[in-house]
Amino acid sequence: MNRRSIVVATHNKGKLRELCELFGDLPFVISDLSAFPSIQPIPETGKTFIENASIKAIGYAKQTQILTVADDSGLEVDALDGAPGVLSARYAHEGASDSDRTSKLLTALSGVPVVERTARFVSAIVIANEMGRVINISTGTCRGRIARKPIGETGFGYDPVFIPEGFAHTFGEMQPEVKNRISHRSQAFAATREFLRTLTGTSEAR
Ligand code: ITT
Repeated sequence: MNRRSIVVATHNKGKLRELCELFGDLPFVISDLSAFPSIQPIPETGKTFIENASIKAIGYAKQTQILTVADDSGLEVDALDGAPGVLSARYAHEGASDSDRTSKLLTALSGVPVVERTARFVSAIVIANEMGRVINISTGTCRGRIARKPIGETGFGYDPVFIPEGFAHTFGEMQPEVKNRISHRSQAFAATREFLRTLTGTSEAR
């Protein structure tokens, strides 16, 4: 079978690794943005995860002229009225690290009791075709709560402070395959996978 090309359009290495893992045995030749040295970054000017994922998928598909998948994601914390939300990557100062952002979050939640530390990760995954037209949109959510301190070194971003519902450990303490079973990104990708199987005429092995 001919394997179709797809660009996984993200500059976030943790997200790239997870998306590549989620592709599993789908019949695609995957490239990331490092294969396109002259690619221009696409500003995320949208107000929602779906808008931003669409802007990225369209913008990178138009530049590469290859089928493109983009994810926009973030953490919505109830005690902060949904912040940092779509601004999760820009929550701390310019040039901040993942640990700067988690520190800022923990400071914002200092004194907030366990029962009020509820939060959810949200992911929107959008596919744009070779002409830069959106052909699929999927979303996924993972509920949980914010820990009192960062624990664990696997994953990326806010993983060391996020304890998913039904678990006693943070995403940062979990093996990637456990996170990939329950995460917001894997929930969104389940629908994306079905779409890509239809697109390529392949069906799930039983
Ligand atoms: P691209 O736009 O290039 O994909 P980005 O890091 O800017 O990379 P987003 O705009 O979607 O991506 O921002 C997502 C933010 O939410 C970023 O700060 C991540 O660390 C965080 N985030 C998203 N999914 C996460 C996950 O599974 N675990 C931990 N943090 C996550």
